[in-house]
Amino acid sequence: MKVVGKQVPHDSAIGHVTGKALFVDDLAFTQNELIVEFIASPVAHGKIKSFNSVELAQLDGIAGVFTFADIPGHNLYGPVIQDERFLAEEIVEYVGQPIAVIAGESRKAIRHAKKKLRLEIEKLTPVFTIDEALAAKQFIGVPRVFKQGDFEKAWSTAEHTLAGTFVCGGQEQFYLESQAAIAWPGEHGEIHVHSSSQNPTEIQEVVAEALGLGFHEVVCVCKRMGGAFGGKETQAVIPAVMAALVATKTKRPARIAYTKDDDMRSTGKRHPYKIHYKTAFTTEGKLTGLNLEIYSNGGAGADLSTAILERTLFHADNAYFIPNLFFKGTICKTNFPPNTAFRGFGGPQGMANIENVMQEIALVLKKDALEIRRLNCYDHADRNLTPYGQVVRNHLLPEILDQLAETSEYRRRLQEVEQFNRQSTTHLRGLALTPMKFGISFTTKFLNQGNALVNVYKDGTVQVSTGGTEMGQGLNTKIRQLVADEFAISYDDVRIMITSTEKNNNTPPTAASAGTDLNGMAALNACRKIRKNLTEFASSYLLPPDSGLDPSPENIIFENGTIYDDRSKSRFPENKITFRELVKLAFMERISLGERGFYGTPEIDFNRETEKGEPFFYYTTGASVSEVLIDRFTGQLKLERTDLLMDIGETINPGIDKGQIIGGFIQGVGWVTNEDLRYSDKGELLSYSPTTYKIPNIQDLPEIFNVDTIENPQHKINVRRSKAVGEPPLMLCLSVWIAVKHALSCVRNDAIPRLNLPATAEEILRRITELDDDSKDAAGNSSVDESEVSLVSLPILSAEKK
Ligand code: MTE
Ligand code: QUE
Ligand code: MOS
Repeated sequence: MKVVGKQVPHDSAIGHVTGKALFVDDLAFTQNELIVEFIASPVAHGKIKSFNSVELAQLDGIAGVFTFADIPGHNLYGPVIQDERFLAEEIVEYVGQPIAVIAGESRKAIRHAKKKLRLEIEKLTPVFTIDEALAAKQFIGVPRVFKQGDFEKAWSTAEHTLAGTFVCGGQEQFYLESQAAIAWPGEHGEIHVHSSSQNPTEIQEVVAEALGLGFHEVVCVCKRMGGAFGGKETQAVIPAVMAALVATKTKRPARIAYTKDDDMRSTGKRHPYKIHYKTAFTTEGKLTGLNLEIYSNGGAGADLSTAILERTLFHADNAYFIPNLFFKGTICKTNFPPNTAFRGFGGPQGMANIENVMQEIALVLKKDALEIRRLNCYDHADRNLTPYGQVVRNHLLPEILDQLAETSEYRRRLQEVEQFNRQSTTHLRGLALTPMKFGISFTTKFLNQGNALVNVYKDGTVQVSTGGTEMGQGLNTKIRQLVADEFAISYDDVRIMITSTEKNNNTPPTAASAGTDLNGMAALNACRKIRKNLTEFASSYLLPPDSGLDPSPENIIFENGTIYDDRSKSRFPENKITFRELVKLAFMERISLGERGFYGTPEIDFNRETEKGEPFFYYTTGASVSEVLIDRFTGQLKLERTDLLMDIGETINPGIDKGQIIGGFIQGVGWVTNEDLRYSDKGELLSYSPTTYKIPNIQDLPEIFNVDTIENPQHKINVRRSKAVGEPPLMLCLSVWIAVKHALSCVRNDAIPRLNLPATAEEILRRITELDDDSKDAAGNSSVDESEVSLVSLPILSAEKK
């Protein structure tokens, strides 16, 4: 009967493919329901001069046009720093920024009204790139500095040094269900919101603040999301507030569902970064010092940028011990939608940078890059201290590297790849093996908590409610498995109910990969309370009067849907009771069959004054090795083979975890290869739909794809000794990007190829051309302007260059 560890199908799998699983905009329209859309800023930076909102509001089929002046409570919000407005006041700061909400009887009426829109905006100078923000001194928050040892000394006494700049682009979350919300007005000014949000509690609080209500007057529910990937952690609040505002003003239900294009244009993405690095190392290849000057492009508002930059700093080491370091991170304020959470949460950028550094060290020393990575990899007894003072314990990083090198035949294939590159005039191959270490826990301590409500009904069936939200990752399936096993009942007898702030209060977002860790433990804690109630009752009930034994709750066993006293089992084999019978009897004896559980992650702590502490409960780790084939004439990239190996502890559901590993990896491959956000010089997103923004599809899977996990008996903590798996596999994609860098290094052996991220065909071709061009210096430093890849246009490749 045990289900933990079994490959139970995702509990919405059939619903997802048949369409029976409902998303916000699938809910049937209720009587009088209004459609809500918004009017967005057409300019990146400007001053609103005039807007014919009164005229629009009077048009046929329009129920209202609302601006910031109509917001009864606060128009100011932000998860960390309150610097964003729901509706623009005088100034607009990005293309797509909501200026007004328009509510109508139909989409047609709204479309008609939008044609009559007269919006006069005086243009102000926008700032788009990190360099422009630096020149204009536009920042968000204050710089953060991590220090250890003495970098300056390591640098001045180094056997070798290397300096350069790493540039990476952003990434669109590309969830299939766009941002959406429905608001129903209730009695006494109360409001009920159905939101596609990773954070129903935040929706509850922010809607209350915007409408001037108490938190107790707002309920937010979320059945499921059609994907979120971080994009619905904070940014679901704008549509929720829009629908709630209309519902409050008109006393009618109101629904908003963004179109894909509007969603892509007006919401934030993964942060583009620019990192200047200086590194010191020995002739053997050991890193002795690393200096990083990190800049992220935050967009026009703080959103989660400070927490994301912090996670970049926490992951700038990836899997490597760095004795002397100085990292400084700064967030640049620009005129784009505020950038936000995306799977990895700043980790991928920091890790891509150090993998780039590792590859370059190998090139300088003319050694195999895996040798350099292995040499610097965190060890067990020593060389295991992170830049922030946490010791990496109970990990298998060196073992994972060694095992994967072996099973993937890395060394033999490396020889073959390099041989191929010496011979082929049409193609290049590249091979790289990169490790991954991802810290599990929110680095903001108070977020590491969860609560759960477990109700056992008289027929022995169970409903579970937590603050966790289902976005496709399988959280509900895993919690259902955990609860079924805790009561030793059948999986079918447990149901996970809709997430609602009415049942679970003050919950954190389902994020940081900690959904199962926090909500699974909270649910188990609730189950354990009920079990305790039932056990006490059973201990007196199960003993026959003539047994001569004293009631002993410690001897009560829950097994295969039955409960028995393990002392009397042998003597009275029939003396057991089914869970259903026990529950019924306990009810008659007025025993509580519903409990709330709470869980807070133990031990973790971090001091932002000293920038030292133990922010993570544990690490999820792994490694990947990828081989790529590049067409030298078009720059086209093909992923020929990838092998993944991860330590995810004891899996709760191997099928779901494998899905997360493959999905996360492929999503990362999109970031490092094809996903290229292009903007006009006015800051308008040009790649705002699937026709111009290329996410990976089934043909982009590696031709040979091996996915495996490694056993880690040293991992003894966390719910059922599992490990979080949601975000970590995304960063396994770095082997693909580094494999491209490896391929480029075979074009000319004396040069260190530069490579921005994503390595699109265009970027690859530009780098091959650059390397082929002998006018460049030996270090590969070209005269090509290192403008940020995600912005404006890349220099056009000239055919007559050669
Ligand atoms: N998997 C699917 N199918 N859809 C998603 O939106 N989001 C990812 C990951 N896996 C996501 C997903 C992100 S960003 C996080 S933080 C985790 O799931 C959140 O869920 P968990 O904590 O329950 O793993
Ligand atoms: C990882 C995360 C998050 C994080 C820190 C991480 C995250 C998140 C926040 C956060 C921080 C401060 C707040 C807040 C949220 O921090 O998702 O509301 O005030 O939302 O290491 O994924
Ligand atoms: Mo995930 S980026 O923490 O929602």
